[in-house]
Amino acid sequence: MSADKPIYVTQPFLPPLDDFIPYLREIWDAKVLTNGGPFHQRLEAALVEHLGIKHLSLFTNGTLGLLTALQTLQVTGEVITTPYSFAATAHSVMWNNLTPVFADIDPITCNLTPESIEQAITPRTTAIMPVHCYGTPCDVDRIQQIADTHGLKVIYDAAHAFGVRYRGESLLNHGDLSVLSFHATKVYTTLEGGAIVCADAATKKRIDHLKNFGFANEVTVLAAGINGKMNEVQAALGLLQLTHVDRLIARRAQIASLYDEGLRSLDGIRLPFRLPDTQPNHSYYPIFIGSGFPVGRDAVYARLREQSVYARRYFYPLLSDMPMYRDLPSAAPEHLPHAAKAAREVLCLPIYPALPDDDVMRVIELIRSCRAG
Ligand code: T4K
Repeated sequence: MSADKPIYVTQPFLPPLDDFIPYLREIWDAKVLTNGGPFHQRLEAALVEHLGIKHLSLFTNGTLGLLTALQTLQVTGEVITTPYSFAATAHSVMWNNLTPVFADIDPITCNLTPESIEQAITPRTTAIMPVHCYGTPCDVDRIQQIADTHGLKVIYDAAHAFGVRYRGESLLNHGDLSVLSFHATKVYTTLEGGAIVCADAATKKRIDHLKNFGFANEVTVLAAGINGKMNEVQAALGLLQLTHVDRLIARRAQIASLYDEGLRSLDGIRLPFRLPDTQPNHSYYPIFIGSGFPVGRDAVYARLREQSVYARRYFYPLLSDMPMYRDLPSAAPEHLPHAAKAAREVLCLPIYPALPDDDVMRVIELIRSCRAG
């Protein structure tokens, strides 16, 4: 452990290179590089099995997954979503020429509240796009009830929720569609990548057409689709990564326990929320630094940076404060008080499988030392 060695908020796990060479050799020999080749097919099947879901369609990244999910369900008008997320959530709505309508979050779970969703419904609303923020399950039952009552589609942005199980089954089985991200910063990565999860074969077929420019066969184009296909090298890496992911999540759980232990006694700091009946993936370790702590969040953030610890303020700024959204009526700060508070107080601490215990202790000590001013 050295004070100069940078500690980032995350670092991807990569398997030993030698383990990947046979996969590469197979691709080099077959010369099938993309367009739904054998590794693509194998990974889709393996993920369906591993995650306990019905159907999955691989994508180039999570953002194209979100864009295509909205196209798949032919969403129009307004989409109710959260301001407390990564830019891709609202941007995917915008790129479909739809209007994002921001609703407030629960101060503890950081997920959209059913009440705020209901209040945001207008005659133009056709869909809800909640985020399972940090992998914490949304209130899926009440959101489904609202959707059923008002005839709305539900697309979960499940970018943080790989492998999360809720009440004994995959969280991804809720809503019309769920969208995963396999970006380098995620629990499970294919470098860049993502997927749409759906419940029936007909919907998967439509998604598969849409991610391949709309082609159904050589001469039939069914829709103005896009190129969202994952290539064979990434799909092969995904297969190999899958053999490690349970162990990686278990190591994340150990790190989370160390943080819990070291930070629990600090007044003014709230630790990550854990929903009962949930098997989490520990994709993030967000703490919330409130007014009861002697210094503010940004002071802690700066102090850590001085010591080369690069914690991150996910999610600050709010989407509703970004220039392309802030003039929307739903972006008014007084409409989103809980999201604003979370964005002011949150700090995501480093968590990734290769992070040594010593470094976790160093981060804890640095935060504790902030109390001295
Ligand atoms: N919806 C939600 C709710 C999301 O959070 C995201 C993505 C999406 C949708 C979209 O999914 P994708 O289209 O990305 O599949 C990162 C990621 O780029 C982004 O995927 C992620 N959310 C977001 C929360 O975080 P940045 O700008 O903070 O990443 P960056 O480059 O600063 O990386 C953070 C740290 O990770 C670095 O300081 C070091 C480490 N790192 C990063 C990369 C890229 C590595 O060690 N190796 C690497 O290759 O956005």
